[in-house]
Amino acid sequence: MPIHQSPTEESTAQVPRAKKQRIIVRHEKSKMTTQHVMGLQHPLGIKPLGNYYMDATRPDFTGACRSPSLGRLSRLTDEIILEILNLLSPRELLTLGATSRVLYGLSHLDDMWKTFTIDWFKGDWEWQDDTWRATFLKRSDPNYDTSTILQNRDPLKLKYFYSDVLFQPFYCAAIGMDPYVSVENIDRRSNLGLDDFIREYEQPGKPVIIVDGAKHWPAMTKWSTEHFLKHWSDSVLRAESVDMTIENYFKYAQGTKDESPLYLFDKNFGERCKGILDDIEVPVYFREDLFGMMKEQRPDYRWLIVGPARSGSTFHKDPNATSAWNAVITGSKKWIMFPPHILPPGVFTNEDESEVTSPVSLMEWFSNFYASTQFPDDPSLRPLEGICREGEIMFVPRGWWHAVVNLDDCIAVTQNYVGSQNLKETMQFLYLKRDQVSGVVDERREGLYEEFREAVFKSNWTPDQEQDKAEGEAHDTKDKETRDQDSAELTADEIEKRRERIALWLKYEEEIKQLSKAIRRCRAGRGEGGANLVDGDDEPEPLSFWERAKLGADPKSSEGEGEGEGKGEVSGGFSFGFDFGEEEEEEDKENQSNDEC
Ligand SMILES: O=C(O)CCC(=O)C(=O)O
Ligand SMILES: [Fe+2]
Repeated sequence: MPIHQSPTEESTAQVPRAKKQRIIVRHEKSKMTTQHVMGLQHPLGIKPLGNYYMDATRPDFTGACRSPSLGRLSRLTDEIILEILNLLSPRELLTLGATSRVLYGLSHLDDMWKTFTIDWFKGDWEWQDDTWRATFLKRSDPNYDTSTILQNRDPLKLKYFYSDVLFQPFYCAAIGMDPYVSVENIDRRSNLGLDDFIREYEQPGKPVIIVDGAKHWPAMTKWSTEHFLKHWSDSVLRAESVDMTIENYFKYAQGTKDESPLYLFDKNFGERCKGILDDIEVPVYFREDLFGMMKEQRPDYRWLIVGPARSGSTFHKDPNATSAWNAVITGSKKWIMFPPHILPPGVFTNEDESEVTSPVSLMEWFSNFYASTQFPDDPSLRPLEGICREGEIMFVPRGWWHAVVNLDDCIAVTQNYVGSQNLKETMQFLYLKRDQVSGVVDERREGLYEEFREAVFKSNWTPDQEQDKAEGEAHDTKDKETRDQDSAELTADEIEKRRERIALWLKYEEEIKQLSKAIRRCRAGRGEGGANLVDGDDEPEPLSFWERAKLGADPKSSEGEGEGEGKGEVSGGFSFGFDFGEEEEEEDKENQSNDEC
């Protein structure tokens, strides 16, 4: 999950920051045609361009008002004029808006006032009168006469002004999600056993809605707007790029008509809302979380998500190749998901997916691209879709593209994890895509692979899934942590699991290094010089001090270092060995990697 930089702007460190581009589709397939918008009245009377042709046939039509109102400026497109308006200060924008009817319309684009509000006041404002413009004006001048704001409720109506760029945000906010919710082709399961979950969903990487996943959580009977306001109204949480109080956020969420409402997506809610973590638990399916071995050093992993209808997460893959679960406490969420190798229409990435460009809003994506996903030439290319309702949990396998829209006011919790099923992919991501690692401060990105490795090699933590399953017990982190600190108490079973885990890690590491070499060769062949890859891949990476100690070598000497060292003695007193250094195998892998390349 978590929408992880953020689904919307910089809301979380969860997803790589997506660039947004307003896409005005002006062809016959555009939904923004006359018929579709006939019933919708823009508050300023602005109409979509298509309406010009219909109006022009009316006997009383006096001509579009754009030219007379703008004079020679009318030669510029609305987009260009808006670019220019974006350079103005709020005062200049107000003044300019008073000079012509069309400039009045353009200067009312609420998104510009949203930007002013957030740039000037961060999260320190109170929502006013349904618009960012009113919010900004009131916040800038506390003595601002509310009657002036109220006058804005009955604004100037613009007759015969056609502008797709101004109409589209209003249209996208007004149409709602009804046309897009009928398809539900994601499996919905209840009483799902852990083994069945792993076999049917986690191993093959297939989404599933676990219908009874969170039904028994205390949060289900407690959490509501009122509950949050009663217990945590002054707690400051993150909504995209700003920190604001829960009270102010709810006030905004209840009044907004934004096309993409500000989305509360907070990773510190456990500390900021006292007692809140007692209301939720990690479902039994997701308790094996190897990032847990890094304890408080683990990358960001848990978020509280709150938002009104239309808010949500634009297309992204979850961070660091982790998988995720997302539990809905109140409201409901529409999910649309594409497997890792299928890029959703309207979404563009560069080769290594470090840059993602998508439509400005979810509503815009649905209105312009959803239809094209329903009848592809090959039906297997259709996305998976579903609605996750109260008490249900969505499983998001690593690497899947997904977008989520809240269908109504929604409170949810999401968590990302690394189980043994996605360990290799996460290792590969941390090793090969160091510049894209997220959820840690910038200085730690480069070395997160090594940090994780160190933690895995050191930790005695075991997931204990068997026991959890048999006893249906709540996750007892404390118990595990106690055992973690005292290796003398390790059971034979735990020692064995740890041995297996380290062997698995080394096996994967070897494969990843081979892959890395192959990629370098490919890039070198293409004259790209292998930029962005780890330096010195051709040389075995030196083992850390601790690893050498574990392997029985003199930790201070560098002799005998290197991948492929076979056997060793663990300081805890038990020995283990690895055998993956066969020459032939090495060659096979290398050839295989070359073939893949
Ligand atoms: O609830 C949402 O907005 C989706 C968050 C998300 O992307 C996730 O849980 O992976
Ligand atoms: Fe996500």
